[in-house]
Amino acid sequence: MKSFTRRDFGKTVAAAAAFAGVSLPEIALGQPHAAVRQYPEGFRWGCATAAYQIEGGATADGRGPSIWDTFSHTPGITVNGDTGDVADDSYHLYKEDVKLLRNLGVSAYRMSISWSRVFPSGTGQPNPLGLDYYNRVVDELLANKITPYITLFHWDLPAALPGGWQSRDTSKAFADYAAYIAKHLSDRVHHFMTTNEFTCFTDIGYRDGRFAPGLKLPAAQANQVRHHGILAHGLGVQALRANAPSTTQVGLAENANVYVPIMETPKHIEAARRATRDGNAPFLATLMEGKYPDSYLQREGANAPKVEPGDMQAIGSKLDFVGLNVYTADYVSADGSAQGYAIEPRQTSYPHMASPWINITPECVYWTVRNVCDLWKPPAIYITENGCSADDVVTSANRIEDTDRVMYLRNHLTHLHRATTEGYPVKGYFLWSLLDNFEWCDGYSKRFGIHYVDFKTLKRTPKLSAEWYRETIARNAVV
Ligand code: GBH
Repeated sequence: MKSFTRRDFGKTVAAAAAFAGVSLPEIALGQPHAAVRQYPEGFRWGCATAAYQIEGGATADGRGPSIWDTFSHTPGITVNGDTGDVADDSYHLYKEDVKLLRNLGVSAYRMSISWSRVFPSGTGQPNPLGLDYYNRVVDELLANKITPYITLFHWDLPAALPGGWQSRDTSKAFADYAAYIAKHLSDRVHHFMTTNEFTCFTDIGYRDGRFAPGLKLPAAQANQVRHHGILAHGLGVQALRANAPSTTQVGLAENANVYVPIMETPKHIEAARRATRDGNAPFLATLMEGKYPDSYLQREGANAPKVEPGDMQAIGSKLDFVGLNVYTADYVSADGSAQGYAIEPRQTSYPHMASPWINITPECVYWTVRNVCDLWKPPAIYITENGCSADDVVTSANRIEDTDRVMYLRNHLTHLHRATTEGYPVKGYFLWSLLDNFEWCDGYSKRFGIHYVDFKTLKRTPKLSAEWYRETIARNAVV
């Protein structure tokens, strides 16, 4: 007997609807049921990038070096010795990149400013030519009806700042830089993020030695570096507020560790919530609570950071939104221990993307929103980064059929959709990334873009995932 197909089912539904006198325009035969995962009206769709990863123009128009210029030029650090000297040359090709954004139909673009382009020595004399570049980019975005979201610091610390993040003065220099940007851009830019991913520019750079500046400091000093990082954020928020219109939205972009309950039952949900607070204690928990959690201070003991009067007030500054960069997660279950949870070990057979650290955990976008909102109730949330690397190849027909990236994105947006239906204040989503780019220590060996970049010719080609994203944006629904 012929089996009952999906098409037959559609006919049956249509027939029943016709009988009842109801029209079902959204469930037309053979059409995707896009309405099933419809996002709220006004939801912001965007792409994200970062200055050092796309701009190139490393010495153009008076830009000073950052610690990532120095680090990537150190032999043996990056794959193939790659550097961001040229990257995607977005410094010169930014108009082309804005066109790519326009073709996608995004309403927002998250980009960062190279601090040492604007202040070549990190502090002191600004370089007007550096600021001019960002004026041009912002104006080009606005002319194309794309709202700029600007990150002030995405790891490219001016190399000239003595001691880098080991010095408290760097936090103050950051506040001066933030004030300058607010004065010059806040007439046109209404959304700012202070810093990107504390753990990457503090722990990984100063404690683990894997990112710039490549130091392996002992715990007490590493904790002080963390403190200067969150202090810079806090002073940066104050500087933005003091120098921008009161309607300016201020937040940050943080890669909070994400914990997914192993089963959706009350005890495991509670376990994931506890893990979220502990697992983000020195950064997001401290910002949101305006103090270091006691458990963190106890754990660090004599190595705990030295805090000066006024620091915690700045660090705890109220934010208009929390931006979450999310790629992966760990599973958590309740146990009988004092802390009340166990983080499950990662199975060697767990599926992952081209970057081995991206375990495919689509629930991460839902649970990061839920855990953060349940714990700290921020007024608004953005997913400021989500995306993946894939082993993209250009076919003879000049196509890049990145079905695995589409799978990754579709699953993540399906889970994020759930958060919007449950009333969590998710306002927008920024896909990482618009373009293949300089992936830090992985150089150009890992591609995260929805546009393929030929790094010899710098030609950009939309991948299948770009077509998929354009369709999703047009329908405001997961396709
Ligand atoms: C984000 O970091 C960054 O904001 C962005 O610049 C970057 O391009 C994007 O993700 C994709 O990586 O190789 O095992 O040492 C995400 C958090 C933290 C993930 C550092 C990679 C290194 C893992 N990243 N981590 S490992």
